[in-house]
Amino acid sequence: MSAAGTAAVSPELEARYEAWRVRVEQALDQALPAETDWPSTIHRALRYSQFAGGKRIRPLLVLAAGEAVGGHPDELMPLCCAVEMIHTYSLVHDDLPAMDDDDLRRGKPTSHKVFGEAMAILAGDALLTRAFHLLAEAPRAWDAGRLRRRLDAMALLGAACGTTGLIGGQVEDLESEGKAIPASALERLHRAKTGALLSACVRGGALLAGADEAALVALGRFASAIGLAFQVVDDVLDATEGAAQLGKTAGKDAAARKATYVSVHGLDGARRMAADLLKEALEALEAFGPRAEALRGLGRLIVERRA
Ligand code: GRG
Repeated sequence: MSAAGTAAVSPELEARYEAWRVRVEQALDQALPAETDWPSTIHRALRYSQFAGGKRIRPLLVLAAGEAVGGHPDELMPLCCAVEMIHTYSLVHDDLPAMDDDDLRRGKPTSHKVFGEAMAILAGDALLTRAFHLLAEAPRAWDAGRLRRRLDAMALLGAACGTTGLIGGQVEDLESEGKAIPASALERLHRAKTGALLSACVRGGALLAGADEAALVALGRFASAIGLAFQVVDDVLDATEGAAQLGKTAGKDAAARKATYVSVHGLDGARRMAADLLKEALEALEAFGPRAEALRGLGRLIVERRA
C-alpha cells in the first residue's frame, strides 16, 4: 500500500511490506494458469484483473497476523493468494453493469469493458473457485493438526464470503441505494461487505500460524475495528479524492445516492470515527509487543491512506 504523503509507517516497515508484496505476486503468478493455457481468453481475463495493481492489503494482513503469533510466511502464502483472488473477484463482479456499472478499476478499464460481460462474470467465478481449490491442495503428508488448521481457515473464509459476509453486504448495499438507512444498518452493511473479508485475513493468518484462543480473540478485536475503519476511510476518500488518485470513478456514492459514513455522519464525523477505530484496533494489540509491529503499521496505513 502506498503511503504517499503520510508518515504512517517507517521506511523499514514499508520495505518489509514491499518484500512481502513481491512474494505474494510470485505466489499468485504460480497459482494461476498461464495466459496461453486453454481456454486462453478466460486466463487472460483473470490475469488482467489479478495483476492490475492493487495495494495487496489483504495478503499483508494475513502475513502480519501470522507474524504476530510466530508464524512463517511459507505456511501462509496459499491463504494470501486466496484472499487476494476473492477480493479481485468481488471487484470484477461489483463493476459489472448489473451492479455498480463502473468503467475504471485500479486505474484501468474494468474487466467487462475489455473482455465483455460474460467473460468478466466467468473471470470472477474462476478466481473465486481457484481460491478454494488452492487451499484444498494441502499436501497428503501433512499431519492432522496442520490439515485441521487449513480446513478451519477455509471455513472461516467461506463464511466471510457468503450471504452473511461479502455477498450479504453487497445485497444490502444494492437494496439500500437511494434510501436513507439508519447508522446501525450502515454499520452492519459495511462490516459484512468490507469488514468480513479483512477480518478473515487477520483471523485466518493467525489461525494457520497456530494462534491460541486468547490471541485469536485479541486479533479478532483488532480485525473488527480495522475492517470497519477501512470502509469509513473508503467513504471519506470517495467524497474527497479524484479518479486519478483513486484509480476508480470518484464521487460514485453521492451520485448513486448511497448512504455512506460521510452522508450519515458528515466528513469530520467520519474522520473522527476512523481515528477512534484505529485507537481501538491498536489497543487490542497491546499484549503482542514488537511482534505485532507489522500489523500495527497496516492499521495506521489503512486509516491514513489516500487511495
Ligand atoms: C460482487 C460479491 C460481490 C461483492 C462486491 C468488493 C465489493 C463487494 C464492492 C466493491 C466496492 C467497494 C467500495 C467495496 C468495499 C471494499 C473496498 C473498499 C474495496 C477496495 O479495496 P482496496 O482499496 O482495493 O484494497 P485494491 O485495488 O487496492 O486492492
